[in-house]
Amino acid sequence: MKRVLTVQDISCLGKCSLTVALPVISAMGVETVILPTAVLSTHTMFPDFTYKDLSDQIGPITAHWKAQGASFDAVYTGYLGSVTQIEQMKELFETFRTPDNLIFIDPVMADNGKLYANFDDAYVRANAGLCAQADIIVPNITEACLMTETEYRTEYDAAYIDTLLHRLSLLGAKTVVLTGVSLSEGKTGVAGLDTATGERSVYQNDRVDASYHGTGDLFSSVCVGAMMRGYSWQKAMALAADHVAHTIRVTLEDPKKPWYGVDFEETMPALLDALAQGTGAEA
Ligand code: PXL
Repeated sequence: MKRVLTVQDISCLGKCSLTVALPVISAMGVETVILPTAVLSTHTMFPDFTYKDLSDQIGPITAHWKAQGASFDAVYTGYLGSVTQIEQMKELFETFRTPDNLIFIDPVMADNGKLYANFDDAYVRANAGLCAQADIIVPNITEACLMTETEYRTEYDAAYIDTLLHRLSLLGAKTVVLTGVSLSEGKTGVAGLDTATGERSVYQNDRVDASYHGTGDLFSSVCVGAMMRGYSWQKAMALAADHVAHTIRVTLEDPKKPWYGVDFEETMPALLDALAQGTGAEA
């Protein structure tokens, strides 16, 4: 069985970061080791959330793992609370990088043209620097614009997406994948670039008109899980894009749906079916 280390916060209530990554990647048949960067009462879209920073635990925990000879087939980082923690990830990558494991970075910090609470320009620059260390990065358009100092647009064409992919590639990651890319009316999806071969890949599915917190974390978790189960990055991103769209649709049908996250628990069986078929297509 493959083993992934995922490093992100625990938002106790909110269905995002580790409370999505741990169940989803585990259910996909991949051992999931967690390193919590902070414990929050809720994610940061709730008012008055509590925040306990765990930066001082990262060094001792990783040192202990190193002493135990632990190794990981992938290291997946998501929401990190501070520039200090981004710097700590550079050390963590040095410790656990191997010639053939996967460093997967989701530079979680913004959406819909806006930074999340408590982040600033220094945080954006630090995240852009961290992306240089990755095998694959999966920013949304807002995060990509911030890291590449590109104007954020809600209306754009394929040339704009190409420019963003090119500018992201200059950050230094091997593969760059942009999420939330809509290339025609009623469609949305992802666009990626393998910086070594120049190969581009675009995947579009039907847009669901709703935006939910934690869907980026669901996308990344499914991508990581699928790549660990042998999918190429192109097939993994297609599976993840379909799965997120399907999960949003199912959530919208739930009369008791929470406003703060999607019902990924409900769609886990469909994900496992799609994974088993290896098609990436969900009804
Ligand atoms: O889903 C991304 C995310 C993760 N963790 C925390 C967040 C957010 C988005 O706002 O606040 C704490």
